[in-house]
Amino acid sequence: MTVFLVIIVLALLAVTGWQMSKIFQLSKGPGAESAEIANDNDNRQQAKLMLWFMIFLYVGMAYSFWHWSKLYLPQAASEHGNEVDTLMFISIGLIMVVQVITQALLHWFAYKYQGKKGNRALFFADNDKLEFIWTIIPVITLAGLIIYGLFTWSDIMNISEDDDPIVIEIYAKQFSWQARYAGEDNTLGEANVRFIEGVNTVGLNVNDTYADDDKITTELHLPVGKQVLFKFRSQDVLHSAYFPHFRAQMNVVPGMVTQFAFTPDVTTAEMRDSEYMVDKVKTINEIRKENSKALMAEGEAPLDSYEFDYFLLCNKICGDAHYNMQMKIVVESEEEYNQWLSEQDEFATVMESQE
Ligand SMILES: [Cu+2]
Repeated sequence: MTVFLVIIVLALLAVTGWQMSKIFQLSKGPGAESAEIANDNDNRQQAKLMLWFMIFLYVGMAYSFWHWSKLYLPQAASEHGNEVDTLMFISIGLIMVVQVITQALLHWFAYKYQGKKGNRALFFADNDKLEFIWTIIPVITLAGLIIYGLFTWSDIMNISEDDDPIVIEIYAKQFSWQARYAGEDNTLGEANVRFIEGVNTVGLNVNDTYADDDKITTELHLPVGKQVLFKFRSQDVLHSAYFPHFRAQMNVVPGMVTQFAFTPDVTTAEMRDSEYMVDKVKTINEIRKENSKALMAEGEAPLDSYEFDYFLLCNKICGDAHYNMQMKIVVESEEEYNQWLSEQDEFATVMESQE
């Protein structure tokens, strides 16, 4: 707080000094060469700065691409994820091309047509043809992008019942995730926060027979190549289910069910073997090894070595332990998935064990 106050006082002092220097300037009276009016020298300097600024922008852009591109997400692990990535790539590509050209024109013209004593600007009222061109090109481009985006969106969001998706509920609360599998009947039992009691942590209606074979887990297992319909429910506040590797995100809203479907098409094992992930995991483990040395020197336990897993994150700042909202996702073959699911307890069994 003290530091903050000191900064404010210093800033106010600087402003006072600047204002006083302006008053002194003005009190000198109107001279032949007033500092307020730009002369040819000033204009030349500003024009050069324009060119330098253009170079700064391009170098900064190239550096950012080079330096940060290692933080890109790996290949998409869902069918629609590739469509989303293509849409993103085309949008960024277009913006980049337009941006590079217009920045160059803007800065070059500012340099070329710098102010010179005696030069007068040309009076130019309008040009219908020019205005038509610079209106119609962005209109066509934007319309194309939006229509392409809409088609991609409807492909992703329109879930056909004919595809017989696996139904899984994702349940959010401060500060954890749970998954509920619909069981043999592939129908989720009725649920409401009012039913929450004891081991019935996600509030299933014990009188609804559909709920009996539901399975509640703290890990999300998905079979590769099968469409999964997620139904999201929140117990308390607004959360957001974010599946970065599958390019999917959906708000989780208390009092309503939101939904989203995707088909995972890369298993956890395949992703671990990908060149990108092998490199990334190696880098992370090198950093961990370095940090472990420091920890061990202080007599603390070393860090575990890292292994890649898909995860579900919360993407809404939903409270003080928001960062804890992470659930492991395992994409595996259908046999492995069925095996894992058969080992999970049914809701009816869990309820019996309570009594
Ligand atoms: Cu949250």
